Amino acid sequence: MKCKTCGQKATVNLRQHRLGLCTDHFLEWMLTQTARFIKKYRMFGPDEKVLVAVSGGKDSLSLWDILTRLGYQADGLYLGLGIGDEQNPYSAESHRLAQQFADQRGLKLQVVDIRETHGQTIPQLAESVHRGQGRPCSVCGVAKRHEMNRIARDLGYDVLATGHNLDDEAAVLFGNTLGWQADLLPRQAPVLAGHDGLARKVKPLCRFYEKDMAAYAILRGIEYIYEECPFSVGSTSIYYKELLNRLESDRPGAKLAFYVKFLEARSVGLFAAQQAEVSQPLFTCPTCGQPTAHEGQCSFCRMVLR
Ligand code: Q46
Ligand code: ZN
Ligand code: ZN
Repeated sequence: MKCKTCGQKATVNLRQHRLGLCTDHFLEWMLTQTARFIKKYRMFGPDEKVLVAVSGGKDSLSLWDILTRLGYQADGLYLGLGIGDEQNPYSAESHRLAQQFADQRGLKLQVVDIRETHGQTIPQLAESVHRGQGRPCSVCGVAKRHEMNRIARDLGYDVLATGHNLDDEAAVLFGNTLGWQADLLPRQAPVLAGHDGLARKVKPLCRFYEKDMAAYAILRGIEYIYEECPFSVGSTSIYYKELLNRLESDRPGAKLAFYVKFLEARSVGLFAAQQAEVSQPLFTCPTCGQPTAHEGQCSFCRMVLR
């Protein structure tokens, strides 16, 4: 296969677009496409301060790399979750790689350690909430959302960017569609507007396949953590990703079409009624001052108190 731009041998085959590109043109294509999506979905402008949530993985570090190459003012945020042990020091290693990425490029990384700030690691918090039953992912999700919003607000960032790729988004959409989760479907979008103390959230990589993000990170020489979080093993979202990849291998582009057609339906108001419910005004948590959907303490404060 040849590069569509220069005719040299292609190193990356983007089957979903029927497009082959050499290394240089692939890296350039990733930049122009990201810039296009930022503009198309009105994510942020050139003068806004972006906080990129980095986990040490390929997606978030590549996102940070792309945004700085595009000239945006982008700092990183690393949340120390306290996951792993001596055999698999997942959090320690992901922190090391995120810090190394920042140091090598002279970028600013904000670091928040959940245990130092709130007294317990995510597995410890989950233990007290679930009493040893199930994964800590729901607790982890609440904590991450809370802390990311807190830091973005306290440190004066305009927007919070996460490295969710198309495989992540398609798996969430697949799960929500299987269960016809009318309350969750309208919440999925490349941009969630900020309101009532909630930071604006954006996903600039939401139209790139996971395998293309891995290619970008490798071709850019980004050192990232290969291991997934140990708690993700056997998760439903990984199962959905595998199902969608089976569909994709028979019908290249099916995964992309599933997500993009959902966004189109959303933009013409298919979920307008549910969207109106979702954007109802929020309450303020009396403990942390952050927005919450219900009166009284937010889920994070209730969790920490427990
Ligand atoms: S980090 Fe947290 Fe994930 Fe690990 S504990 Fe679950 S939610 S799997 S993205
Ligand atoms: Zn080329
Ligand atoms: Zn609170």
